[in-house]
Amino acid sequence: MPQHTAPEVPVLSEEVREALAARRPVVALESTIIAHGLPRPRNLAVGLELEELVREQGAVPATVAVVDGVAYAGLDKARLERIAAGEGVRKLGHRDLAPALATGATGATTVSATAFLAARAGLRVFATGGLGGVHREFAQTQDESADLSLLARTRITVVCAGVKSILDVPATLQRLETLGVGVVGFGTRTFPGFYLADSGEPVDWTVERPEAVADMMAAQDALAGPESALVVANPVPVSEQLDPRLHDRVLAEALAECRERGITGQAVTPFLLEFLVRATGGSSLEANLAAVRGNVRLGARIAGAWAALA
Ligand code: PSU
Ligand code: MN
Repeated sequence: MPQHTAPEVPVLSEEVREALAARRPVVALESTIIAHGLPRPRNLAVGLELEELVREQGAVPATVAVVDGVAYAGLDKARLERIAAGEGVRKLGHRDLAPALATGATGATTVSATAFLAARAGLRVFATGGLGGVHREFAQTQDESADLSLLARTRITVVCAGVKSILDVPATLQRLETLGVGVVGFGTRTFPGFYLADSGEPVDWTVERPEAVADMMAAQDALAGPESALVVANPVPVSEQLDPRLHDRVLAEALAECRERGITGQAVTPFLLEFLVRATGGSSLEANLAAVRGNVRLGARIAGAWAALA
């Protein structure tokens, strides 16, 4: 056994610790979107802005990341800057946490790693952009994000704008069904399409208010079934979505380029996202940011409703 005292996992910021103890609302935020999902230097400003949006709604932000082998929920500015700088910042899924902690690595956490660490810290609400999912070439590559199976065994509520259309959306919804992960549309009867308000795929459950989500969370606990997550699918406002025709055209180009260059594995998502930003002259980035902002605000309102129930 190592002789040093291991730090708690994750280490909580002072304000997160106090909020949890007082049962005040806290929202976990992921960091992969900052390190690998958005262009520098805008990403740092966005990371700070998202935390501010949580505060405006009366909740406390807990951005999750690993810095020098220590997992945090609640980053100070210096650590957020390390993550946003990108240099030597790895992308950490749930399975990468043990190697990262053991080797002193620095990395941004995906939905799977963030959900795991947040739930471990006692946080119940998590806001992100889009979930990982089943890739379009699944039959050849078996590439399905570990986000899905982790959410099947983690009791957390994840607010997202659906999954990016670079993925196979119907297959991702099917996997969520198979894995027993609840999906509820917020103000929508269809699953959002991340850049687009509507993916065209139906959802079985719709809620109109944050309180209704909190009621579902309470019912999950009362049922005491498998420790699965609840996915709250929150569409980007139609006024801020990417033009659907532009979306369809550049998506086809991005997928073709990815195939041609033989890009695979963890590199696929960042490559496609960057391609879309360039090919849309930045409008995919604006739609992306609008979606994330909406999710973070809604996450804070759900956390508030959840805290009010307790
Ligand atoms: N979707 C986005 N932006 C992102 C991601 C997903 O719109 O940055 C990130 C999330 O952190 C998600 C991860 O958990 O990509 C999934 O990666 P993979 O497919 O390698 O599991
Ligand atoms: Mn993958």
